Amino acid sequence: MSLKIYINGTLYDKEDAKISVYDHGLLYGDGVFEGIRSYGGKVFRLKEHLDRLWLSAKAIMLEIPISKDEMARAIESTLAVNSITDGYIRLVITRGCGTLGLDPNKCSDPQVIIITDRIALYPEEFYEKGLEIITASVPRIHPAALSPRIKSLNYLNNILAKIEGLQAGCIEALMLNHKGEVSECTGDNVFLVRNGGLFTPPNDAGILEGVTREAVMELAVEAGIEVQQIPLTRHDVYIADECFLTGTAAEVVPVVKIDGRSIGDGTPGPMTRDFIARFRRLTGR
Ligand code: PXG
Repeated sequence: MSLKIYINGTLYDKEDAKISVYDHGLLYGDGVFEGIRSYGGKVFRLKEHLDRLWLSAKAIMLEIPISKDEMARAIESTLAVNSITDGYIRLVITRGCGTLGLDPNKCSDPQVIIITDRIALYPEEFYEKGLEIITASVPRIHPAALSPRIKSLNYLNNILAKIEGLQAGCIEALMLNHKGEVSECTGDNVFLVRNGGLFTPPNDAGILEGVTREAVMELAVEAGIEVQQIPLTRHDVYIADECFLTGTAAEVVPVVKIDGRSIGDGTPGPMTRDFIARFRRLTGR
């Protein structure tokens, strides 16, 4: 049976779920999105994801045509019709159909799309052995140009960094901000461990305020570990004892090498392994 996709209140077979070529989501990347996980039939941190989606939309002056409650119900029913308990939820809100010109006011009908699908999990090896990454040469977009706090359909900045990573044989790449500080990876936030302390770049370093990042910071508080949100440099990564990434898709994944330098002893460290275990308990995995 084909997957059902929700578009503006109607469920379509995947093959028939279509959006106009005049939609400004396609023509200009004008829209916002969310990536969410469902674990054991429960949507992980739904409120946080919906709040972030609504704030992203507000920042680009896009009014989502349904309420958060309606969205939550639509997500539940789309998961149910597809019999998905452990999977991935992609919400997309486009500006809608308009003219061949930038003017968003000429767009009439924002499209609300809900895709629920099985998730392609990272191989367990990534969690046991850790990732090797590189620093991308392309900087994270200047927050005054387009805030990285907006999860918009404009992901070219991240895609360019991802291409650099892939060309170097890495599935993730570290991005520095316009000041040369560590911001985040192309689809994951970054944490460092040094001398028993946990560090992550602050919101104003040009990052998406990750839901997984927030969950990990709460787990740290529970574990009595202090988290410092302070500006970090590439050097801080090179001399860190441990490094790990957080994101909806990756969850918590160790980084053991960057730009040819081993991090710590080149294996996932104790604090990283502890957070992987804590996060798995939190999600019931
Ligand atoms: N930074 C960026 C730039 C992201 O896009 C994160 C950090 C981590 O945020 P969360 O809230 O997920 O902890 C993201 C998240 C996808 C996909 O399909 C991308 C993300 C999440 C889920 C799926 O490309 N990015």
